Amino acid sequence: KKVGFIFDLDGVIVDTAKYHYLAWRKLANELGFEFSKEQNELFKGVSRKRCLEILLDIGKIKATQEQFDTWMIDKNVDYLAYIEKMDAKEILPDVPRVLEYLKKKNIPIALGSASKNARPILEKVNLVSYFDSIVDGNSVTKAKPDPEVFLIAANNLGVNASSCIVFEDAVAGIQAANSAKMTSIGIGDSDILDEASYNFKDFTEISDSFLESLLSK
Ligand code: B16
Ligand code: MG
Repeated sequence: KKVGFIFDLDGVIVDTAKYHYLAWRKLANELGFEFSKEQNELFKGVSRKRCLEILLDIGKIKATQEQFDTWMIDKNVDYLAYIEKMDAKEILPDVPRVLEYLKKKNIPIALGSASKNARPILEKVNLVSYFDSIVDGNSVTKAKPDPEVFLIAANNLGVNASSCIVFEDAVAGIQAANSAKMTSIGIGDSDILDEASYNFKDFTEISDSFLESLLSK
């Protein structure tokens, strides 16, 4: 059977969560409240719009539609300034080895990200050429944990959903993969990502022989 691999972006390929955090914290501070690293955990894998709704709840701020739209733009402008400075050094350990392994075996690879900035980030870190399909926040109508982003990716790769393997760092992403009947691999804290089919701290723990074992899924 033909298998396909789907990678989340933020927290799996690069650690952009730190930049999202700085940009959200700046907005929170401008609106007169604090935003902690712990609170930022809630933002992982969540759409920009939903993040701002949560942020305003934290600050107990009621926004008009116009303010809401302005703050969405302000946050993204700040975030883009961080992205601008990214390069290949920001790729997380052993991600290139895994991509290279799959590429050599001609396994189709997709990106399945909630981010509307996914493509420019992949360009910055020079990984675009590995991806047969890039499905991002611009292509989906329903956010993770809805499986839409991964189902579109499977379809683009021409692979059955049940033969797809998904790497994810967010609970909502693991749930999305599971509800698409895909094999979910949690990257990060196994206590938080306990619904995943497999768990690893990072890609350095994923051996070639483990990848090989997935190819018969
Ligand atoms: P943007 P992923 C997600 O990316 C991030 O985890 C999440 O924190 C962010 O709010 C979301 O993208 C939207 O990002 O504002 O760039 O459209 O983990 O699904 O790759
Ligand atoms: Mg992520």
